[in-house]
Amino acid sequence: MRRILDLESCESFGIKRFHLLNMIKRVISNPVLCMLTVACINNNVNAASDQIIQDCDDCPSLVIIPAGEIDIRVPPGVIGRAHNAGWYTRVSFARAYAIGVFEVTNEQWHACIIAGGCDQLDYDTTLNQQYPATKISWQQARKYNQWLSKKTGYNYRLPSNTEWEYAARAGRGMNRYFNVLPQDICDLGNVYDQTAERILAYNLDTLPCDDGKVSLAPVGEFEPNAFGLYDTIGNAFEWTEDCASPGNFDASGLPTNGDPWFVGDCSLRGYRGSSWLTNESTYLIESDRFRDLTSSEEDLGFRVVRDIP
Ligand SMILES: [Ca+2]
Ligand SMILES: [Ca+2]
Repeated sequence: MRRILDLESCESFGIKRFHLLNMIKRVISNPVLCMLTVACINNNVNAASDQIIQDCDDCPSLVIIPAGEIDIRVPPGVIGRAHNAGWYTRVSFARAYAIGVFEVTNEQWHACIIAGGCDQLDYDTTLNQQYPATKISWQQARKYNQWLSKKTGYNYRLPSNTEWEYAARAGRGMNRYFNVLPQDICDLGNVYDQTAERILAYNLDTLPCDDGKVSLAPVGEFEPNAFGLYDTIGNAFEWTEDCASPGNFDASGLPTNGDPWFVGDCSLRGYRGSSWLTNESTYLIESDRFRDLTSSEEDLGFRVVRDIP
């Protein structure tokens, strides 16, 4: 354990102390994070870079999602159908890709503002720096990725719906909370829980657990998934690349290679996951998983994907 607390070598690799401390809190129970931390304490950049990528000081830290397969449930016919009805379609990812460990934070967004690449948001991004950046339109998220791509020379972009699902699910189940038992969801993310209702009194149903967070929370405060991603459950919803596709009755339109689905209404773009306002009773139907690309919501942010050349 003494070596695990040697944070400076990790910081020299560009992993922030805040995030390291969160990792270390959970390292014992998570083999993926254990690998990451051991790589850090050995200051072995080559070994660590196999697991975590950070292309600049202000860039999001990334984990590599290996090639593989996932079953996606595609609702039949129209986008208004329920998400939990439809056909399973096998999607195969032939190549690995890198995705943000965390939702993009205010600190990272502010670096983009300072550099002239991003819009000022309607709140002060110098505050709450480790909170996810929200109230961001799909178009603004794209500008951030364009700025990051130009800055680093790598292709940064939003995930497709299927890339997001594959990375977020990390081997768990298919439903909104990845088949986690309702009483256990608060271990994995910041949702509309008993604390939120007690303080906010929105008179909404709550999940049957207490995550201790009234509203939006700093990234990385809950358990990561098996790929090492944080907050894939709760905190902020996350934009994706896909257009709102009506689908076919046999679901044959869904790209089976992990690409975004660009058929349909591309003024509506996908978002996935759940948020601090999410409770069980408002499980998303498919039409609710897309939003006007100009909209900005207090519980909608994003997570970047970076292609691996
Ligand atoms: Ca909460
Ligand atoms: Ca999230």
